[in-house]
Amino acid sequence: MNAAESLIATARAAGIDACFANPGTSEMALVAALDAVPGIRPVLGLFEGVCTGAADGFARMTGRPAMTLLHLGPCLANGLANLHNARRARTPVLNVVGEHATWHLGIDSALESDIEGLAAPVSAWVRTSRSASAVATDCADALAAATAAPGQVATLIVPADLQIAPADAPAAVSKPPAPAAPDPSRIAAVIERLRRGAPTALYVGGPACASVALSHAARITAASGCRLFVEGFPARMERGAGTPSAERFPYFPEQVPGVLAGTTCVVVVGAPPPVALFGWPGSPSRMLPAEIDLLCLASAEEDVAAALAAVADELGASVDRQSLAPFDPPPKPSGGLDGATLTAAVAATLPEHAVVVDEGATSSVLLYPALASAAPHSWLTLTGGAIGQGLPCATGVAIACPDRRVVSFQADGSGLYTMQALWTQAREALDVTTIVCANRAYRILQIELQRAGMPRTGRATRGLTDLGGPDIDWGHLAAGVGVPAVRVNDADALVRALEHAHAEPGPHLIEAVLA
Ligand SMILES: Cc1ncc(C[n+]2csc(CCOP(=O)(O)OP(=O)(O)O)c2C)c(N)n1
Repeated sequence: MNAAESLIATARAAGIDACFANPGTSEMALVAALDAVPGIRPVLGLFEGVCTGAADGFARMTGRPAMTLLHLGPCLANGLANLHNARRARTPVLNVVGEHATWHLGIDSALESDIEGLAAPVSAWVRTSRSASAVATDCADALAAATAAPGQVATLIVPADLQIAPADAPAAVSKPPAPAAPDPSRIAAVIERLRRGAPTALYVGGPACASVALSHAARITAASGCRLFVEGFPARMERGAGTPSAERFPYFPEQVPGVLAGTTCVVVVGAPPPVALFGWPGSPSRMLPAEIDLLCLASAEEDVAAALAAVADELGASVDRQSLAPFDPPPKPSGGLDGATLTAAVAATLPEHAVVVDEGATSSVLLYPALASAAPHSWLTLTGGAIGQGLPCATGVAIACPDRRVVSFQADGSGLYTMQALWTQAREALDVTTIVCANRAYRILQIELQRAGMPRTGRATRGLTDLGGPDIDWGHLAAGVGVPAVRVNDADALVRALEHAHAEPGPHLIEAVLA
């Protein structure tokens, strides 16, 4: 076999079964190797951000990495924003990037660039293969790095001449070490605090949002009466009927003192203490007020479920079925379309065990409460703030979960960064219902202007935050890449369109006009 085949065989033997790719000349041997070594589904993304966002979504649902295949430095750079989001989600990704033939480097050809330098900020592990015989072990090392708990991006760069050179055999991938055991002294401190009865809140994030960990957190709240918060933007959380209820931590720092009024201690699990997305003048970056005591039960690298279970067991806590969300979705809405009727329609029609990919931006504010008692579902959010993640992520999720309907709740501005993900959904016949929240503005930026007391009347402030003139026609965009689409202007039509889309196989898009 050649080294490209040894890489693909190594990845396949380690369980990789999907490759989100946008290759170029320097990756042709790797493309051919995907045919020579069967078992990995090749999925073309028409922009690198589609590939990297899809790899993120795939791994969030399967718990195991997908592979990407990207072309040289500038093309990797197109995929960086969604690798950034994957890094913040602690998602395992095997990010494979081709490089020029070694003998072609150093002559400043058009696409030559510092690939390692571009990959480093989003990757926990970066290596360029130095010999054909090392490619398989490099791939095995990359996979070991990617799957180190809780998960990270590993970038392997493979020069084109090495790909076609003879190699020995695939390499075995070592089993990733189990997450570190939680620290008993931190467990004891949390138990002591909860027993004292001081008003306490549990704040879960990262792997602590997974269903087993969350059910232990719910046991703790049932036994101790403490509050339960989830971080603002979890990578994945199970929600809806039968799941523990958690309050979502606020977005703006000024909301925090009111929300935490009366609470004297916050216990963080699986995530660092919350920080604000931006440094707003006069607002703190660290969201927890200084007078609140802070305890860390376990970090994302530790076994958060074991830590939560240890606390719950010690408190003698059992699952309180009463505290789990009932199945009580909002009634199907009627009349005009606004944030409330939009989100009620999504919740009222949500198919059982759907996966909701939430990049609705300002339209999502009411989605979290609307879905609380909807049908059971997984909820995925934008972890890293780099928009253009929703449609690619939904694509990867649908490949990972062919038996589940994917509901892609998508702000229009964010959706336009990577709308070509819809073409991949059509080509792969993926069961995705996309709801475009068409407010025809970068609404959040308009809100930020208002919060900053800046006028919104100038040519720049209007022109750079408004998406009208021309209005974007999502029906035509979607139809042009093979996805049937409808536009709806009221809640009744939205409900009908959602019911139709969820019932029909393949991707569908609904443009919900809010403006
Ligand atoms: C990749 C990237 N580019 C730009 C931004 C800055 N940004 C944040 S929100 C936003 C506009 C969001 O508009 P839209 O998706 O339509 O949602 P809305 O605010 O209207 O609800 C922009 C441009 C960003 N966060 N990420």
